[in-house]
Amino acid sequence: DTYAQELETDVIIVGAGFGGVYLLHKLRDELGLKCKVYEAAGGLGGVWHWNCYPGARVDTPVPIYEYSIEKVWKDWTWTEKYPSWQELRRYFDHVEKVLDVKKDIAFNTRVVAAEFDMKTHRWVLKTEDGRIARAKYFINAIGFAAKRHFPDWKGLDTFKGEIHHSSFWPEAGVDVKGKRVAVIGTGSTGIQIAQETAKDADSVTVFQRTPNLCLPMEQRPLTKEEQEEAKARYPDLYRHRMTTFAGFLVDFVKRDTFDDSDEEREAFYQKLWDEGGFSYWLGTYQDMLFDQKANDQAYNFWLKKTQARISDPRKRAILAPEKAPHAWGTKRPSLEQDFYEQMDRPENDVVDVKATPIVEVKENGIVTSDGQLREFDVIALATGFDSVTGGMKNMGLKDIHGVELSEKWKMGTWSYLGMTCSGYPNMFFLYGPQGPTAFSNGPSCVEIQGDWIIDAVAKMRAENVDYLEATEQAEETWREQVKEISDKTLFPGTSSWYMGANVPGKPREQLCYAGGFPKYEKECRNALDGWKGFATAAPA
Ligand code: NA7
Repeated sequence: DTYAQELETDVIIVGAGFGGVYLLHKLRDELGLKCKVYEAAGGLGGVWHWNCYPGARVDTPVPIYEYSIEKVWKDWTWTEKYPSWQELRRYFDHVEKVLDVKKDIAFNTRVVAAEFDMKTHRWVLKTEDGRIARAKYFINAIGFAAKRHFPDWKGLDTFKGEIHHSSFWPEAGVDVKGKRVAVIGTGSTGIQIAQETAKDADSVTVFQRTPNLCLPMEQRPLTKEEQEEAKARYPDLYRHRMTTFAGFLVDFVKRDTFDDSDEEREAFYQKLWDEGGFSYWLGTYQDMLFDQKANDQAYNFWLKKTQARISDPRKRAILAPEKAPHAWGTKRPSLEQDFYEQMDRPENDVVDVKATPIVEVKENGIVTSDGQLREFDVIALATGFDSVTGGMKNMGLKDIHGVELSEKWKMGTWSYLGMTCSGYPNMFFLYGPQGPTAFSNGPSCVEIQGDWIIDAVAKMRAENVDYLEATEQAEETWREQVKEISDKTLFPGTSSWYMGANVPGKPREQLCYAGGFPKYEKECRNALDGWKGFATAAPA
């Protein structure tokens, strides 16, 4: 019984998003293990179960943001190049039909504690409502956005209108017709909410701390015929996506910015721009994220293109400032459709909260440090997440010495390969810290890591290894490597959630592995061969 008060199984997986469902399917249907999934939400999809704010859609085009599993893609058709949250939910309904996963998932079930029992070599997990599960393997697939970030403004709870965090938007939607809407935050989420609500609301005011250096999405409808025709190439595409830096189809060209003449460079930028999506970010010159001068060129082209879309000089200076706010591409650019045109309309506004931070929320609006009160009916908090580490630090995990993970990771993050931790035998995690996570296409990342975890479990079983624990030394080396790779890039100079800089008090460090998929996969595969960096033991 999925909701049994006590249960004993081979594998406990936490999270039923892309990662958890992949592992459940593979471990259960290919390795024949008994699996149980605990999921805090009421349905499949992980972030796509929670994401129902206006305009929520994925920033990765068909057919890259989906499983490479043939029996799943074979009979599935999308309607748009960049699918909406509604369509991603339908995709997960389809996944359920094909993979039959729900029967092994307990929904509305939040894990609040987990500890490894050294006597039996079993994980013991507790749920919020007091259920207990024991398993040999524990897989954490909670994603990088499992913990919301709320600012601590005075009066946040006194607001009399509607106020919602983007990841906890009412399913039924919010009627913004005739209403004044505030959007706080300009990550991918804030941009999408602003752009979408501006179509219906009386006015939209965006509170921007850092401009999002958005790229045009170039959204378009897709036909069934063109997808059916393309499917012959899908296996090749899915193999190819694993060989690119970030698990997309685009990849950096093997040419530096100044290898090209000014005219050639302009033409190349224009070509990438016209492709839309992340081409201008991840398909550009290989030195863009390493060399500031090269990076300035990328910014200048972006600036020219973007400024041309904003006629109001005050708004233009805030949304697309002459001086780059940070190295171009060191924060994830949002893919917009008509964000700048919407912001340019006289009824909409943008407030620079770097110049005048929000100091208080009152029952009728928001007060900035210049004393100005702006009145609103709806506030959308698009302030992001305690990204990458927040979720795992918040689920009551304890190591074999009784130390909480939140304590171990207090001053920084330690893991081995971004999938295992010393003190946490037989525990694996994916799409979390020190893996390619933030620098990747999610489904590619969970497949590359998921396949490694599946192979590790299969190898443990084949070799009668009952206990697998990363060594502290391996963790130290991995942490150094993550840092070393990042330090060669322009990422550390930017205050972003990649660097843990978005949450006050969080240690500043590179949270993800920025070495690209091919190098990452090689490191992981190498470790599997002879269990390098691990301590192993036979059954207790
Ligand atoms: P993000 O990308 O973390 O964006 C959060 C935004 O909220 C960002 O613009 C922040 O400004 C802003 N923010 C956070 N705290 C404040 C305060 N106190 N005052 C003003 N503004 C604030 O989260 P998203 O949900 O948009 O996207 C998360 C990822 O999901 C995204 O990258 C995709 O990969 C999918 P900042 O930029 O830090 O100055």
